[in-house]
Amino acid sequence: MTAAAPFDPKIECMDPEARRELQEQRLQGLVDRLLGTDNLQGARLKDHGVTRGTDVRLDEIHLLPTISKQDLWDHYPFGLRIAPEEDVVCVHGSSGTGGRPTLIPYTANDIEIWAEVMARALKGAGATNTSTIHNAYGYGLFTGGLGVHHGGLKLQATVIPMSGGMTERQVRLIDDLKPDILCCTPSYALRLADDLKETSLKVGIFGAEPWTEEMRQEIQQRLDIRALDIYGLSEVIGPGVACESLDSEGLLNIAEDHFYPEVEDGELIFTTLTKTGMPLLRYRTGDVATLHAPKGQRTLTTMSKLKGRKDDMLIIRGVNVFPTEIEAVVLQHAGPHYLIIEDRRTSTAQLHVAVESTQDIKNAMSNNLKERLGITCQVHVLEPGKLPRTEVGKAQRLARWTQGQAPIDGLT
Ligand code: DLL
Repeated sequence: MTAAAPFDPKIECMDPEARRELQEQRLQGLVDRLLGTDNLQGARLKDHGVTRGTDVRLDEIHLLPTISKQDLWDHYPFGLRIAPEEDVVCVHGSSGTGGRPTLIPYTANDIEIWAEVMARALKGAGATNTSTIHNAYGYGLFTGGLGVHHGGLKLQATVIPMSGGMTERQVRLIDDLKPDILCCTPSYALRLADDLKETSLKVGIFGAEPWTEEMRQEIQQRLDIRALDIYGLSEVIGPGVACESLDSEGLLNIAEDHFYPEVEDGELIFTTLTKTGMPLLRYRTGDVATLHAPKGQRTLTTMSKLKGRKDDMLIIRGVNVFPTEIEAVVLQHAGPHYLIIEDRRTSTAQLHVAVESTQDIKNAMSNNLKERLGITCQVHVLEPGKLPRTEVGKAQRLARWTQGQAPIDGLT
């Protein structure tokens, strides 16, 4: 499979000039809707001297105020909602770090948008109405499970709502129901690969956590499938904000008719042009990526795979290090299960990388890390099976050690 026709060619292959006009109209509509409320976003626009939507031009969007996760927390749970309560049909969100959840109210209109962008993502990956989609993203507040579910229904495919965990049962149903599409986190795809023999699977749509090109190669080889990346975040809609298609050459097509992208200081910023529950104007995602020209049949702006998160970036003795760069080196020497430990017990931070492999890789891996990152890391080689596995939710690959016991045995 090299390319799949778009789900909505009128929109996905639209003339870019006409799309910009549509985006500008939608932006102006959004600004009017926000100004119609007295909540934070409306107030900030007024402070900026914006009095109506037509004051705002798409090419000047960068002049408008941004909004951040901190603002969502400060107005928890629904202070930024603009739809009347009776229009809200469900709530999703993420558990987040530090136990502080972020909750997003959805209207029926928002669910329809989500189903549509997810149907585009699935179709672009080669799914059709005769596909069986094995969906092992978690169902619940997390958007992975239900996002794929809504899109699969829209495409009129058959969705198997597995959710995460209970690997034995997943393997059984993959054998019995012969799905062609697998949806789950990349780390869980590798967990499944441990137990799966030959399968009917053709394509996997993986996201919700960082993964590298090296990890893609590993998944593709072990499962004998095409592995595509899907990106999204609950604040914006969930999965489906951007997704690779079979012909997009490693870049992710952004559903930019609904989610207008910008990059500022490396950070992705999205404006939800059409959402009505809790629309966000210039939401700072904290995610680091680059924007690119369209690729393949679609005329949509594309984005790179995520390079990391602003807050994931480790600064070790003045050097900026993204965990994804460490992963790229790890996979040359060891299995895909690893843990990065940032030791901040003293003022000079140390970086430890624990992997599963044989002891003889230790020197070569330390040297490669030094070459790639420019700093010295302590490599710890454990026996296979000794590092924790993630079956449900996102893989934890970074531990910050500030005091007390080491996150793994054997560190002092
Ligand atoms: O993870 C939505 C999602 C579900 C995306 C299933 C893809 C597949 P949240 O739980 O709100 O939403 O977490 C959003 O996860 O800001 C990124 O930092 C990270 N993330 C999401 N997709 C990717 C990806 C879902 N493809 C946060 N690569 C985002 C790397 C990703 N990181």
